[in-house]
Amino acid sequence: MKMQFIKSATKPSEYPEGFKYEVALVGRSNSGKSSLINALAQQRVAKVSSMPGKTTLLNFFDAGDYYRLVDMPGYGFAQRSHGDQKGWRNVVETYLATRELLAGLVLVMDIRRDWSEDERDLLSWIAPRGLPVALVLNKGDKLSKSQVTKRRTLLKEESGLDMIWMTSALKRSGVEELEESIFDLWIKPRIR
Ligand SMILES: Nc1nc2c(ncn2[C@@H]2O[C@H](COP(=O)(O)OP(=O)(O)OP(=O)(O)O)[C@@H](O)[C@H]2O)c(=O)[nH]1
Ligand SMILES: [Mg+2]
Repeated sequence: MKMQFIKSATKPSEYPEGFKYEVALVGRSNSGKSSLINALAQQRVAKVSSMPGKTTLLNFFDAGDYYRLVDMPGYGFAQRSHGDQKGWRNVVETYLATRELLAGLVLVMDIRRDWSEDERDLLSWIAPRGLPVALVLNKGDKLSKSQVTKRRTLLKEESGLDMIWMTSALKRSGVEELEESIFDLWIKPRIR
């Protein structure tokens, strides 16, 4: 798919202009948000690192002609200094709370990690906006098929979310399906 980096931003005056819906990738640091963007783009358009905390700004990408993907800095990165934590919250929360073009959230988790207070807090914090949320269980390549199925069932129950996709950014599996679903469910109904 055609995916192009547009710009980085921290505050609303820096967000891209023009009317295009946006889908935000949120989730714990190191879960593979930026890697999923690269897997979709089939090239390295987003910065990836084995050290959590790589993405520090909001990064906007054109996902084809109709919408944008927003790669967000991850949470749960304990090494961040206290001042950085506050800055991070402000950047992410301002975007999530105020961006009118936001059409949905993709919550990315490492499939091996358990649902935690951080995910729960994020969902309850964003709930008033009434946006759709999809859960992406990434790094499926790290587990056997049967383990993947087990984790999916468990995390579906724990999260209470209906939309769940399984991916491996590394193997590029499930990423086309993810993109198609986002487009069909969240974007297509809004364009005419
Ligand atoms: N095995 C495996 N590794 C992955 C996968 N996706 C990402 N990784 C690795 O996980 C690490 C973190 O990936 P990133 O894409 O930088 O994670 P992120 O969620 O963007 O992290 P932050 O920017 O800190 O929020 C990197 O070492 C990736 O190579 C996957 O599907 N399988
Ligand atoms: Mg990142």
